[in-house]
Amino acid sequence: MKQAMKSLLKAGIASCLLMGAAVSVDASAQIPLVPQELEQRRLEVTSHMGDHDLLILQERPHQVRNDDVHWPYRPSNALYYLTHNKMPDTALMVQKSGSGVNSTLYAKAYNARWETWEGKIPTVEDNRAESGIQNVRPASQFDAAIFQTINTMTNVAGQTPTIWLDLGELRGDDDHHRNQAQILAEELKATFPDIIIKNITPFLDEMRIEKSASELAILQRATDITVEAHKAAMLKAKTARYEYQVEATLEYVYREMGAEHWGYPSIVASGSNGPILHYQTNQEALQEGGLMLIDAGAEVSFYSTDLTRTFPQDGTFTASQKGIYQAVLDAQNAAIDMARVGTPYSALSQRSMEVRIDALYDLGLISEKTTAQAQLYTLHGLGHTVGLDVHDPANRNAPLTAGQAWTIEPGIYVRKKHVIASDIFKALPARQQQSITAALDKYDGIGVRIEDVVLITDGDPVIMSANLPRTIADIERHMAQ
Ligand SMILES: [Mn+2]
Repeated sequence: MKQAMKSLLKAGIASCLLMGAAVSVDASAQIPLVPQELEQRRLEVTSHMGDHDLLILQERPHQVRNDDVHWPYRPSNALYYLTHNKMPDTALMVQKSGSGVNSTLYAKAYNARWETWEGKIPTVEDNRAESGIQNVRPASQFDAAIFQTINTMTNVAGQTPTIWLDLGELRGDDDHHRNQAQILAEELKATFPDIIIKNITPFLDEMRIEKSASELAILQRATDITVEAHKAAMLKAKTARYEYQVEATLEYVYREMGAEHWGYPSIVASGSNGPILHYQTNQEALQEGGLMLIDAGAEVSFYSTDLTRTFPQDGTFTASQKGIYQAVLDAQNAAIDMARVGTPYSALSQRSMEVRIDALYDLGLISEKTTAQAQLYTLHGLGHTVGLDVHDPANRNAPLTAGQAWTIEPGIYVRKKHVIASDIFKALPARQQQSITAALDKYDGIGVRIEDVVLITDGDPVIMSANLPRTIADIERHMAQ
């Protein structure tokens, strides 16, 4: 990481700590934007390109929901990351130019009909100020400009034009998953069969792993809002009759506090719905005295956080619920403590699994301390980074570096029917099956996941969501209000 960015990052972490300590969030407070940051990113991405290569990023079409109703528009990550563009019909061309970059932004031009029906279109000056790109042209010129630019590149003697696109991961022939860049790649190849197409995605992903100070400030805002939303939802659960009422409270707080959207559909699962990992219908009646599992995160400026709490609907844990909950909490704390520069995330995963294996054995849910048996209950990985994607680019096996924001979200989910139907269980001796069955009867239907966002710093790990009650005592105290 560049030295200048490092000091910015340190300043950012300090301000994040202060913001994290605040009880309320001032939604009107401006996120500190670093003006040079976008130009810096464009410079960094071109460092992977040859001197005459061209990078093209093109916004996806606005998706139709049904008939003439569209989904709320959300820009693609790559274009937003390099320009802060928020509008459809936008494209970016970047070429290396000496020690700098030559960028052209093709943006939606003034259109009276569009402004009448859809809203304000940023002016050329707006686009310049926001992106830092001086060369702003109407989006309608983009198609012609591509062909002109590639033609010019082709005419340079002895040079094969190389075009970089955000191709993402190729997913075969499934049209539904083909992104805009893959379609563009085919069109360019059809017109210019000799050009070389390269994928910029791995380099953009690499850049997004460490967050800058301004990105961390946005993530902290999203996290602070989500903390307040979870706290309100926990209290609502005491009197609500249906899962969707708790969901409504949660998402009311997002909007009330200024988050634009959720980062992913809220999971509000009552009782035995808790062990359903991506439960999203949120339509069922609350199960009185059962556990509630809420996995939900707000999106602010297109950055999403991701928090999960599991708590008793009536505010008091039963003995069985406490047993599973404490096991998950211990596994989470062990992992958080290791979230330090130089340690790979995979080591955190391994440690949290060891803690859960010991606990599952003590609870009688497994008969041998093996990962294979424990995985009947742990079901998913320890976590992921957050950012423009709620599952942001990450490298689990590389040593952690300062500025990475990871979720740490171990779980234990007891589903008697699934365990008994598993080959692992069926292969056990009868006596072991009997003792596990007794424990399954005690804990069946209990699913606990605890998820916080943890910032890697040069010092101790910082729990960005530290204000959300997490221990059994803290949750019971909060819900006693
Ligand atoms: Mn998560």
